Order: sequence, then C-alpha cells, then structure tokens
Amino acid sequence: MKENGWIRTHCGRMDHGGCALLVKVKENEIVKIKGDPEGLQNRGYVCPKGLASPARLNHPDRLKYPLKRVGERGEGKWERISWDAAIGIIRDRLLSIREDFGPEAVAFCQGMPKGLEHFVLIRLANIFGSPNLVAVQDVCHAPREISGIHTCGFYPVADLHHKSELVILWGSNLSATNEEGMIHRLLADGLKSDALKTGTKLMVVDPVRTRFAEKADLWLRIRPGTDHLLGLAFLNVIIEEGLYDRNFVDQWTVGFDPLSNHVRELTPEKMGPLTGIDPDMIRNGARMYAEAAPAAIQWGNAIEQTPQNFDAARALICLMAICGNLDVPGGNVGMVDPKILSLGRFVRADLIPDKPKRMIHAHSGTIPKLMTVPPALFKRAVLEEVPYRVRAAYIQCANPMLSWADSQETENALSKLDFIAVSDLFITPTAAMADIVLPAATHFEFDDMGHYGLGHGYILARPKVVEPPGECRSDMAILNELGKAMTPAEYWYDDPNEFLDAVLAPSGLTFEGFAEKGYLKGPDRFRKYAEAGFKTPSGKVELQLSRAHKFGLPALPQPVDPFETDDPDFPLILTSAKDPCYLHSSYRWVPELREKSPEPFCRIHPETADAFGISNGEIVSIETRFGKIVQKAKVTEKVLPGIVSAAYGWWFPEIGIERLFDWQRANFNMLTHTKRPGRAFGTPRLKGIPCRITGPAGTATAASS
Ligand SMILES: Nc1nc2c(c(=O)[nH]1)N[C@H]1C(S)=C(S)[C@@H](COP(=O)(O)OP(=O)(O)OC[C@H]3O[C@@H](n4cnc5c(=O)[nH]c(N)nc54)[C@H](O)[C@@H]3O)O[C@H]1N2
Ligand SMILES: Nc1nc2c(c(=O)[nH]1)N[C@H]1C(S)=C(S)[C@@H](COP(=O)(O)OP(=O)(O)OC[C@H]3O[C@@H](n4cnc5c(=O)[nH]c(N)nc54)[C@H](O)[C@@H]3O)O[C@H]1N2
Ligand code: SF4
Ligand SMILES: [Mo]
Repeated sequence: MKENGWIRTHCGRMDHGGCALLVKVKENEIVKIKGDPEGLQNRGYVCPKGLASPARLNHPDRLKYPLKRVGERGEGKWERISWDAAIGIIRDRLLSIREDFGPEAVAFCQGMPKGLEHFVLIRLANIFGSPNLVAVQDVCHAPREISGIHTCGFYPVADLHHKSELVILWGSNLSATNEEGMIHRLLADGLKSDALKTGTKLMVVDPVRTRFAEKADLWLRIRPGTDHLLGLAFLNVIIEEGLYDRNFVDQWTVGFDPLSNHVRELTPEKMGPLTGIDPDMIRNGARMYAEAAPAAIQWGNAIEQTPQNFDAARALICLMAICGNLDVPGGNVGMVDPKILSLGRFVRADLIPDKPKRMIHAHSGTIPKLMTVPPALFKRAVLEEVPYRVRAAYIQCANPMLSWADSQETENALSKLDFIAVSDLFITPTAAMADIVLPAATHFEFDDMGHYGLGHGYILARPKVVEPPGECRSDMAILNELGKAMTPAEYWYDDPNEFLDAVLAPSGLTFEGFAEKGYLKGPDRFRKYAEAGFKTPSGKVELQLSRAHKFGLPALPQPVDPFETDDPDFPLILTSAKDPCYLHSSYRWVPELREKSPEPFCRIHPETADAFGISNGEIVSIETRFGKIVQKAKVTEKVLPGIVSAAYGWWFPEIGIERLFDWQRANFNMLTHTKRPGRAFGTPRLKGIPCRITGPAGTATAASS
C-alpha cells in the first residue's frame, strides 16, 4: 500500500521478520526506510539490520547470473550459463540419481526458514518423492514445538500481546534477536509502569547480562547447558511448597504424582552447584514464577541447542502447566491461525504418506512429528551411508559450512556428494562447494509472506517494492521452474505468485488485498481445552508422557549432568549468542553492518582474563576437544566468570575465494561436534562446551599453571 510516497511492507530475511516498515523508492532503489508506527508488533521500532537491509540489494559482488563450476570444488572457477541450462543440468542430475539410487538419495536443504520458499521446497521434495528435507530445526524451534505437541497438544508461545504479571526470558536475548519474529517492542512497552498500571515483572535466565537482564527484577546467571536442571529445580520448589494451581493440576493433567516423586530429590541445593546458581536465588525464581498470574516464558535457542533439549523443553512445559499458565492470555498459548491453507495441504504431504518411515532420521528413532532431517544425521547418511547413502543436495537459504555443527565434517560431507546446487545472494563458503549456483532475488524484490508456519497465529504481507538485479529470481520462482522440469506440471503454476494466492484462498483475499491490509490474524481464543480437552492421547496435559515407552524416550524430564566427566584440560565453558548486526553467517559483506560489527570477539570476565593472562583486545585461541579457532578477546563483567561467550557465524568475504574466505579461522562450529546427538531431535551440543583459551604468547592455562 502506498501513502504519501511511502510503501508499506514488512521486514524479512534479516531474521524471522516481523517489523512493519515504510519505504521510499526512487528509480528502483530504496532511498529511505523506517519502522511503521502502526506495526502490529514493532510500533515503529526497526533494528540496525532492518535499516541496513536495502544495502544488500545493490552490492557489486551480488550474484546476478546462474553459474556452473569449471574448476575443482571450492576453487572458485565459474562459467556463466543461462537459466534454461542451469535448470536443465539440475533436472538431469537429480533425475538420474533418482533413477539409479531412488529418491532418498536426493536431499533438499533449507537454512532458517525466511519466507514461503521453505514450504515450496518441502512441496518440491514431496512431489519429487524424497522424504529428506534437511533443516536446522533440530537446534531451532522443533524441540520447543514438538515437545509441546506431545505434552499439551500445541506449541505454547509466549503471549506478549496481553498483559503478564511476569515474563521470563529463558535463554532468549529478545532485544538483540527478536527471537522467532517476536519483536521485543511489545515486551519493552509492557515493562513500563505509570500511574494507572504496574508494569510486567521480568526474570532473565542467561549467563550474560543482556540488555533485558539489566532491567530484570531477577537475573539467574546460569552455567550454560544446564537449563533442564534449573527447570527441574523450579518444579521441585513449586511442588514441595504447594505453590501450583491445584484445580488445573487435578482437572487437566496426568502424571502429577510421578512427577512430584521424580523431582523430590532435585532440590535447589542439589541443582545449585550444577547450574552455578545460588539455591536461594533458585527458590526466589521459582516462587516468583508460581506466584505471578499470568506469567509467560519466552524461551529461546539456549533451551534447545543441547542434546538435553527434550528434557529442558519438557521441564518448562510442565512448569507452565502446573502453574496454570497454559493457554491463558498473557501466558503461553496455542495461537489460532487465520483462515488460510494448512501447511500440510500446501506442501502436499498427501503425496508421500510413508515419509515418516523413509526419512533418514526414522532410523535413529527420533521423536514422532519431527519431519525435517537433523543435519548431524544427514551427514552420517552421506559419509557413513547410514541408513542409506545420499548423493545429491539442493541447498537454498543456507550456509551449512558455518551454521551446522562440526564444520570440518560438513566440508567432508559436501565434498563427497556427487552433485550440489546452491541458491544464494552471494558466493559463500557453501556456494563455493557447489556445481551449480543460482542467483536468488531477495527481500523487497518479490511478493512474499512472513510468519506462515511459525505458529504465532498471523501472517504478514511483504509486497515487492523493487525489481531484482540481473537475472535474479525468487526461490519460489526457481522452485516452480524446477518443479515443472522434474515432476508433473499439474502441481505447479504459470506464475509463482499463485503460491501466495493458494495460501490466502480460504480467507477470500488475493495477495493485493492482503498487502492492502498488511497482516491477517486469527482470533484471540484462550482455554480452548475447556471445550474439547487437550489434543493428547489422554486429553490432558501429559506431565508424564503416556506414549514415552513407545517413543523410547523418558516419560519424565531427566536430570542428566552434561559435565559429569569434567575435563581438566578444558576448564572453561563455551557458549554463544547471536550478533545483533547479522543473521547467523549472513551479510558480513554488507559494509553498513560490517562497520557496526567489524570482527569476531569472544567475551570473558576480567577474573577469567586474569587467570588466563589475557588482555582486552588481544587475539586469543579458543579450543575444545574438537577444534581451535581465533577471535578477539573482549574483557567484560557482563559475562560470568569461567564462561567464554564467543561469536558465531564468521567468515571473511573480503579475503576472497582463493582462500575460501578463511572460513575456518573464527568459525564457532569448528569447535562443535556431532558425535552423540540427542535422541529425540538429533541435536548436537552448541551451548555449554568445555573449552580453554590461550593468549597470543601461548600463555599457560589456569589449570596447568
Ligand atoms: N554454533 C551455532 N550454530 C548454530 C546456531 C548457534 O546459535 N550456534 N544457530 C542455529 C540456528 S537457530 C539456525 S536457524 C541456523 C541458521 O542456519 P543458516 O540458515 O544456514 O544460516 P545463515 O548463515 O544465515 O545462512 C543463510 C544463507 O541464506 C542466504 N540468503 C539470504 N536471503 C536469501 C534468499 O532470499 N534466498 C536465498 N536462496 N538465499 C538467501 C544468505 O546469504 C546466507 O548465505 O544456524 C544454527 N547454527
Ligand atoms: N541479530 C540476530 N537476530 C536473530 C538471529 C541472528 O542470527 N541474529 N537469528 C534468528 C534465529 S534463526 C533464531 S532461532 C533466534 C534465536 O534467538 P535467541 O533465542 O535469542 O538466541 P541466541 O542469541 O543464540 O541465545 C539467546 C541467549 O541465550 C544466552 N545463552 C547462551 N547459552 C545459554 C545457556 O546455556 N542457557 C541460557 N539460559 N542462556 C544461554 C545467550 O547469552 C543469549 O543471550 O534469533 C533470530 N534473530
Ligand atoms: S528486528 Fe528483525 S524484523 Fe525488525 S527490523 Fe530488525 S531484522 Fe527486521
Ligand atoms: Mo534459528
């Protein structure tokens, strides 16, 4: 919609998106951008990434034409080819691999879902007949969402649209990440108190003093990787002190007695030393949560980036349930979608009914309803041929060489594939490994929608505002062409915008009508269980999972100590947080962002710096049992002693492809491994890894000095 020369759209592809924007365009260039004061979630807010987002579009090195590799993998020798030739090569290679080895041998890989392209890719995989859609959901949302579905029948999302007495930011740095498209403006506004109302109280569970931790009523300084233990200690206090919602527990839960018995020994005194939090602080935190009504837990990546993510997510959902915070306004709710096409129908799940049995991870006994292949298990299929060999990958919106755990293993796996096609905006370390590289159009350059499939009860319009450069095409358009080339044409469209219309059809809107409205929201409906019960086998919240034995998973959240076998050579604990200026490994090539965040740094406490002989600003090595990288030390009291909070996602576009952008030098995932991924989700440990640091002079570690 256009008003006084300003075009209304929503931000996207710089995170999950969510801010309503006003942009001014001159001669196919965005010349001004600002937050829309009427935005549903942002109320005028816009972050540095959003402001810099138009700078991506005109970068001189942006990919503009399809390329074919002519040198060795990673050598950077390319030949420009036409779109017809590129589509033709991909079609021929994928069809011949399907013919010789079956559809399972072809994987379709997606990074963080950025818009509708994610679902079009799943649709293509389904129609092609491959059950293997590889995605990072194992470390991002699936643990929360699927644990929720099994425990209470829905994904319990923090409701920041209604007043809460208390919000807990549990491993979620909302002011920097606007995690999952939950723009932090709503929370910031809710915290304010004035003559008419008292503001929402805030608790933060984080090893780092984040911006919200500075404002918090209680900050629990947790040792990374131990969130499940803290959750269990909260349950212990709330149950032992009788602070739970008895009516709700009696009427709407099963397994309360077994849970009570299970957590009886898991006292704050026992969990305190493991989590690094004083037992009295744990008691205070648990009481604060139990006594606030309603209270919401805004849970972030830190809950799910460990093999114990099932235990952590389960413990938190049990907390939400016994304190009466499930599906109440201002609590954790099951959002209701507007009238739009369901995901299952959009992706044509009906065409591949046996997918759950054929997916790579079915073999590893992961939890039912996990429909994307965890990267750790995908790589095992490529390298060890377990449960079968995968030979080709179509990769879009992803940079696995940086974003998947164990980067060296990722390089080995990509090198072993017979064929790789990559769609991106730029030659990344991953695109450098491809046989064919496709130039993608990006945000602002095509009509798209945000928040579809996120489970937040609304979708946001992202109408196009400029034409893409060169021969760039949106991923939706690319996949539509590939679909027509490789699979029956009846499943595809003349115009890729018809994907958007198909999603909107049940609402009666066209994309133009939707863009005019800006967003489409489902009705606010709470306590839906009162009518039909919870959508679980027992119709109640399953504190003790009734089907756990069938899944081969524990029925109650387990107190596994991740540091049981302490490693004296690696006395510190490594974790990370996302950089407010970048999206994962993306956009290091955008000068406006690089000026704000020019290089990777790891944060350490002054005491730790002293113990290890490290000064602020020095280049240090960070080492785990699995690898070694270098980053600059930032000595700060914001991070707990004994912790290293390192930067993640770094490669150096300016170094050039000849040295593969020095992709290993500062890359956090050189330090992670995939050896014992979690059973439920196939998740490796990204947060809470034993490590050590060494200064430039090779200073001895505290442990050895
Ligand atoms: N150690 C560690 N690892 C992590 C995490 C962590 O916290 N620590 N976080 C994890 C999480 S939560 C996630 S979601 C994943 C993210 O994993 P990825 O999604 O693989 O991460 P990105 O590095 O952002 O890669 C996205 C790529 O998409 C490209 N791109 C941007 N827009 C478009 C577009 O419109 N079309 C196409 N074709 N390409 C586009 C970008 O240029 C970039 O190269 O990483 C996970 N990995
Ligand atoms: N700027 C920016 N925004 C993003 C992204 C990005 O890359 N950059 N990525 C987007 C994506 S895909 C996602 S999934 C979200 C994720 O957004 P968040 O969930 O906010 O993710 P992180 O920044 O990885 O971690 C959040 C917080 O957890 C803390 N933390 C680290 N280890 C632990 C631990 O073991 N326990 C606890 N309790 N806390 C710990 C960190 O210090 C940090 O403050 O952000 C989205 N938004
Ligand atoms: S917070 Fe996210 S949606 Fe909002 S402007 Fe920044 S990148 Fe865009
Ligand atoms: Mo993510």
